[in-house]
Amino acid sequence: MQSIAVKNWDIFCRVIDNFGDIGVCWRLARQLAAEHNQQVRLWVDDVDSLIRIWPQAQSLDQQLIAGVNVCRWHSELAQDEQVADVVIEAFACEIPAIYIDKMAELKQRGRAPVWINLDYLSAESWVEDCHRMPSTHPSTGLRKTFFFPGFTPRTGGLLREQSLISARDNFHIAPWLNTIGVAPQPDALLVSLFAYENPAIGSLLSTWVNSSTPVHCLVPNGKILSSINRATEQALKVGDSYTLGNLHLQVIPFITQTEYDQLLWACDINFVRGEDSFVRAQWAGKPMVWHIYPQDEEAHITKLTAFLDLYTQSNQSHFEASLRQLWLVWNRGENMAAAWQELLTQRDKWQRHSRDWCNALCQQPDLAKQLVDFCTNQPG
Ligand code: TRH
Repeated sequence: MQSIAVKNWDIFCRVIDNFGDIGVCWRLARQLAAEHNQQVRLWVDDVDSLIRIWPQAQSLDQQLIAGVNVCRWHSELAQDEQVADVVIEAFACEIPAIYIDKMAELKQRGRAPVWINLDYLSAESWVEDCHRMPSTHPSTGLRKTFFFPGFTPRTGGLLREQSLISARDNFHIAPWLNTIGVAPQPDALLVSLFAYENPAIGSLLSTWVNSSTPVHCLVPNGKILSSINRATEQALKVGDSYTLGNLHLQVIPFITQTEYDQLLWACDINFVRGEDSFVRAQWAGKPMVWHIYPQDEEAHITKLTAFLDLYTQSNQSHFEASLRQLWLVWNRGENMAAAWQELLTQRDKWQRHSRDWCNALCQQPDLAKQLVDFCTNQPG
């Protein structure tokens, strides 16, 4: 197979809602630039969402940040925009027709770019069959390849920076917590809580109020806060705390993507959601509870179960059954009390399991490397 020099990448990102789309694209763009020396342009339609996770970014049409050329993706691209060697269409966002025409022109000249649709993360088994599957664009004949991130060797893997695990292992928790104004009691269970609105929060907070161990819960400003306020009849906002019984809840600002990793490393248990925070919690090697992005017709429960099947493998042990139960109850918005208490009595196993899972995942090549390898080996 003939090799091409992969130098320029265009990543197209349309923000549907929340921070997952930009979160994943921004992480990938940075890693391609920093670790693989690639020249990356990130086209994003909603620059403000990037600013939320990376405040160094500004509301500009074009800027260079962290080695990435970030461009605002207006509804139309300029006529004279050059096509990159590799074009990533993130989450089937549909790249502009004018850009596809230019890709087709290059194809005519025998220089078609590598066109990849980078899909959402799923643990469902069909992903292995569809990963790297080519399709032909109907009007131009251009080839587009579906690239699926995933948890098994027959998928594209997960985003993981080369130095991530060593940074985690050399991280000093207490001083860092201090910098964000958090000083937990020494015996408290430190929990981070990032989730969508969820009626289950009332039962979870009550369980923590009555817990035998103090629970210090850190809530980055976001959707779950409205559920918390409803359940507690408060109007908590960033900077506020709420203490009742053995629960101390603290609302912290939405922090940068880098700091959010550190928060996950610092906490004993992390509630995460969507896609990117879910993956980052796995790299933290700490117990986690996933709030999956809700979809129509309970499609998300199928995805959740697919992940649990991989994550708990046999589903034989009491611990595995307890973990499944807690995650299902949280995602169904049901009463959390019994499931939480059951799993917490097995906290050591939960911790061991989380670390073992992380170590096993680290054996796989990461997504950025797999993309680079794939693109380098494509015929021109
Ligand atoms: O924001 P999300 O709910 O994104 C979702 C999912 O990706 C979902 O699959 C997708 O379909 C939908 O968006 C459109 O959750 P996610 O994926 O965890 O993204 C959150 C990002 O925000 C992640 O990159 C971490 C970052 N983050 C911060 O930078 N600072 C913070 O304080 C917090 C809490 C998160």
